[in-house]
Amino acid sequence: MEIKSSQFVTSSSKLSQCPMDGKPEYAFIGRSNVGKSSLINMLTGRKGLAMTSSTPGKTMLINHFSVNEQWYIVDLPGYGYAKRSKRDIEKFNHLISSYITEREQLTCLFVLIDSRLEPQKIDLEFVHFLGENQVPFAIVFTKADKSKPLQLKQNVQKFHDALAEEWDELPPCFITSSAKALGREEVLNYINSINKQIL
Ligand SMILES: Nc1nc2c(ncn2[C@@H]2O[C@H](COP(=O)(O)OP(=O)(O)OP(=O)(O)O)[C@@H](O)[C@H]2O)c(=O)[nH]1
Ligand SMILES: [Mg+2]
Repeated sequence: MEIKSSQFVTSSSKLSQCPMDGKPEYAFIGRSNVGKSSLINMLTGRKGLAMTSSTPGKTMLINHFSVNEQWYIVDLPGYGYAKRSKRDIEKFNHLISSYITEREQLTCLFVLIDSRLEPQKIDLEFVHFLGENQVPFAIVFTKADKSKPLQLKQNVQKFHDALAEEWDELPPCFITSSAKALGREEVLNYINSINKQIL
């Protein structure tokens, strides 16, 4: 799919502030610092579109980016950032979970997983939560340029194995690197294939 245009639209601290035009939304979530905002910049081909940072906890609001004036990319705050205050963690968890469970326009949630790590409890619990709430999702392994080929293969396999314990059918999985633009076509083609059915 060709990205003809992409632009920042709005940042929302609650669901009621999100755009009301009903266009389909593809949202990106995962632990803080996993590379959500970088992936969005890689997909759109615009380096400074979503703000990135080497310090976790950069994205704190729901950010909508309009693509080809037809659909939205949504950058969400990361989960599992321990250095936040308890009150902030509760606030973010509420914001994220209300978006995920109540937002009708949410078409697919991309769950980002750091390809350098073995399956993490917090990610598996999050995927379990998606299952309980029947949220359509796909898995995106990030930072593939930073992991050794064998390590990458093993971590992906272990994550598949962990998912297979709970799921009969595996969700779509993508291996990406924002630094090397790896996986760009695959993710965009997947989004396009869904858009073709609904737009
Ligand atoms: N080498 C490499 N570094 C990456 C990649 N993706 C992200 N990074 C780096 O990882 C750090 C975090 O990236 P972000 O995109 O800001 O992560 P995030 O998930 O949006 O983080 P929060 O908004 O804080 O939750 C930055 O220093 C990025 O440059 C990648 O594919 N390869
Ligand atoms: Mg971010």
